[in-house]
Amino acid sequence: MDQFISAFLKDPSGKNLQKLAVEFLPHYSTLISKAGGILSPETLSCIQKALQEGKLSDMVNQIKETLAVAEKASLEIAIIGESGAGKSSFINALRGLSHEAEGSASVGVVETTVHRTPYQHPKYPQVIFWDLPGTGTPNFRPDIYLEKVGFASYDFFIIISSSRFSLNDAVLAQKIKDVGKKFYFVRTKVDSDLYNEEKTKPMTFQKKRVLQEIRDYCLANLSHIGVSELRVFLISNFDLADFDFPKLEETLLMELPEHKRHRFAMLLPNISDASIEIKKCFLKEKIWLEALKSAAMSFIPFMPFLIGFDLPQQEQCLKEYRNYFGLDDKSIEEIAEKLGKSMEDIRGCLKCLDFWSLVKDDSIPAKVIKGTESFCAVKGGPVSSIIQGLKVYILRLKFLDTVADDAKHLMRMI
Ligand SMILES: Nc1nc2c(ncn2[C@@H]2O[C@H](COP(=O)(O)OP(=O)(O)OP(=O)(O)O)[C@@H](O)[C@H]2O)c(=O)[nH]1
Ligand SMILES: [Mg+2]
Repeated sequence: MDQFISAFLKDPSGKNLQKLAVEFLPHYSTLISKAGGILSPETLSCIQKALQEGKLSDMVNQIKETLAVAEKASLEIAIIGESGAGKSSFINALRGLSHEAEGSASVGVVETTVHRTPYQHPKYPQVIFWDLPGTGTPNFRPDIYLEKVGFASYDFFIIISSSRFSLNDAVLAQKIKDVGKKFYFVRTKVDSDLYNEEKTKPMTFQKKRVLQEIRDYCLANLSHIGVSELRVFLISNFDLADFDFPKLEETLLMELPEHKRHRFAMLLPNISDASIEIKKCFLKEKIWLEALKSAAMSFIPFMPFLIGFDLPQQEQCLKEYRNYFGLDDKSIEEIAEKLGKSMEDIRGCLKCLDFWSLVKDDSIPAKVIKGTESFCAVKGGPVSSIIQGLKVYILRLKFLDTVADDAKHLMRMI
């Protein structure tokens, strides 16, 4: 049981709430330290103030609002670069689609992106990747480009190059900054640079040194043109787990506004244990906020307490987690096909498919009893609603652990 919530349940009265107001920020910071959280600094101070003043309904409203806004958040990501740089490949990789999958962005050796084209994420319709026409054509005009592509609607820009960044890329980056948006430079195809270097200089080849040279070259090229805030991420669209893609993920997460982070974290492909852990952190934070909200609600007189232990709701929650981690039925079918195994073989390896055995887990009642012991003795308060809330909290953490473990297991098989 989370320490903060159990201290809250033990004594939700004046003096203890003041103490909790002081402990709230350090506790929350530890909870979100790996990935950054969804509460904005303003919301954090409102919650602290509400605890300080014992206004539990204010705290409940703040949490409710944050969760609702995060749930609805949209994300529009603009991908720009010269023809052939790998924009469409990058979009497909982020959408978890192979180049030949239905609805994937067309990839080719001849020029393909002519108009700005939206690509919706297959699982999250609120997420759109915009494949924008390249900067390398003779009639590219940096002065009107951003207006033309409707810059205001994008959350951030990714400028892609597979060789060196051009003057146009740099001018555009500066303009993006001037209009108050963020940009990131991504250098693709480093896999083929490494391959070529190793082929041509087998005696002296050093992977690390080649990557450093590419990075230095891009940076020198950009700083020469006068772009401030320089960061270049080296990637291969064929292998996102390698090179700088994990660093790019981390940077984007930290730099996105809080309410959009959850959405971005959920769309990340399962490329490594670390990316699965990031998703897990965000979902854990949501479970914690829900639990804190329902704990507070159960102590507010006349507050309708709606969170009961509703089985269909729990089943739906497990389904959502499976979806987030790519363990929904459709994904399992695709994985089976990829591995040349039967659906049943793959399903047999997954513990998260058995809702009933997770719900009936023997350890849950014991944990609930342990969680209730401390406060019952003191308060004798609204026990049944707290028990329901605790059950939901413990079960959801169990769902999350199980789904994440299964996702790691499958990732290794793939
Ligand atoms: N080796 C390697 N090849 C890549 C990578 N990314 C893309 N490619 C290849 O580069 C070629 C062009 O990729 P696209 O994704 O179509 O490039 P684009 O930027 O969308 O091109 P346009 O639509 O013409 O502007 C394709 O043959 C891809 O398979 C990469 O990271 N590594
Ligand atoms: Mg393209």
